[in-house]
Amino acid sequence: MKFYITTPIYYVNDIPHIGHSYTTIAADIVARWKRLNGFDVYFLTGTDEHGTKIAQAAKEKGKTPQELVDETSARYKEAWKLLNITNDDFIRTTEKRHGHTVQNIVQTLFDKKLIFKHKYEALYCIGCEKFLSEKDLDENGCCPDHKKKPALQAEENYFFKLSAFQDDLLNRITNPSHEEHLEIQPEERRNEIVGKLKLGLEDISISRTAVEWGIPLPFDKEQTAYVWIDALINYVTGVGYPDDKEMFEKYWPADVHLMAKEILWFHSVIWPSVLMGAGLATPKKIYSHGWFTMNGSKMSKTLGNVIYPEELVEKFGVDAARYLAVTLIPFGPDGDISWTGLTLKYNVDLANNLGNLVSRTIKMAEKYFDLKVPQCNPDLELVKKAAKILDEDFAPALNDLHFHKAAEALQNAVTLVNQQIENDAPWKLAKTDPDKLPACIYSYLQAADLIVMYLLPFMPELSVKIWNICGAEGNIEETAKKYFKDKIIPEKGFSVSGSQLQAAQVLFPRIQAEKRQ
Ligand code: ME8
Repeated sequence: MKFYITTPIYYVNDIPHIGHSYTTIAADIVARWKRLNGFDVYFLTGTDEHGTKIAQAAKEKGKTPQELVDETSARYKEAWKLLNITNDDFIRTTEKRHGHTVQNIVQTLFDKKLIFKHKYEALYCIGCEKFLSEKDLDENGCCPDHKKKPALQAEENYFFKLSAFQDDLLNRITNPSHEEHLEIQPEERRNEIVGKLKLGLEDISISRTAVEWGIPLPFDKEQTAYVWIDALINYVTGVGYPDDKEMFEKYWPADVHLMAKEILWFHSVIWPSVLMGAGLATPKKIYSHGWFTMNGSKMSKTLGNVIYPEELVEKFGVDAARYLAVTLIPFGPDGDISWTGLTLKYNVDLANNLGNLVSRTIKMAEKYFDLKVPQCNPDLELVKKAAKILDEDFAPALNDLHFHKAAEALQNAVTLVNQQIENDAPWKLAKTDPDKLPACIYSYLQAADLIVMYLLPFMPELSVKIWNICGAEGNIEETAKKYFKDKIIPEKGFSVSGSQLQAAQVLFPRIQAEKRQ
């Protein structure tokens, strides 16, 4: 079975920060989880490189647009490499293949008479790259997000008959038995979209005469495609449309488009309508998460409160940075983050809970069993209890993109084992009832093995490390794939008696809460 997941393509007027990393890490975790569950995954991310905003940013920096887009898209690629993101492709809207796809789709819409020429006058916010109406503005007549007065634009442009798709779109969104049902998550945002849709749709301008930094329309080279039309089409360019039919048929429609709430309208209304107009299938699910604020304020360069991926990695390491970024706040609503909050969660979940489980188990194995998996009758009770939590709580949560809940389930499984260690008190058993000791240590190792199989999508490197430390058999990914398929714990466990363990090492050094909030 295939699974196609995308992130937004990010504007290159800004370098990657924790907000972009959030969506990309989330998509990566889902992609890795689906691969482990036997799906043929295609995972696309990239950069949005055309439009006024980019041309203006380049000018301000004294660069040509091409120089800016080359430099910044490279920064995104580097950031995703640093964060161990497993995207299958990285699309840039300035690539030739993308220009070709945009022109193909726009031409199709034109041929189907879904595009017409129209003179109009409206307010345009460059920050949002969209038209705003008077009622969208704040009390100073500014865009509420960008705090700038939108400029009046008067042009004769090409318009797309968005209004023609209102009924069909509403039907797809609201009728779960529609064969092309379009699911929008979370529920509250879906309801907002449905409410707005019911008020009716206006046709939208899809070209500009004044913007040179864009893709020329095939039927009128004086005009370029509106940056949002250009950008949304990346999702089909990325799977080979229109030339690579085999690839397109294999992966399209997208299973999930991920993004934050501010661009949900473009994804859930404009994009499906363009697809319907072009005669293509609509995406299956659109999931919009909330916005981070930093200590209660919007992240901004001026406030100096932006967190960058390099800083996260420097402080916590790659795997912990990935884990923390997606689990600190629930995926969906807005949430507030801070360095203090991140550090606290690191210490609680990783240093104290998981780190402690591994390090004390290994230390005991070293002390009592010469750093080998003890010889005993396999005791699988504990690992089965952990399996129940992970299977019942973790898997459904992650399938629904509730990273926060999935991490909670993981922590519950770790706590279960830590509690068992407290109850058994092996350090006492060593004196009072040493015969029981091997089965105890053995069972902690099996539980740790199982837990790290589930942790793998979040922490791809440390999970392997823990797997090896615990002397587990074979390759963790292969074992996890097999286990997730049949849910059978091998009779002798994952770490077989007699196997060599690796000496205890500090996996998650405790971090002092720092001054910076
Ligand atoms: O909108 N909190 O690009 P963009 C959470 N090019 N997520 C955040 C965030 C924050 N504070 N800041 C950014 C664009 N994001 C268009 C998209 S898609 C066809 C075109 C994440 O660079 C989040 O995913 O402004 C958000 O939707 C995206 O970055 C916006 O990135």
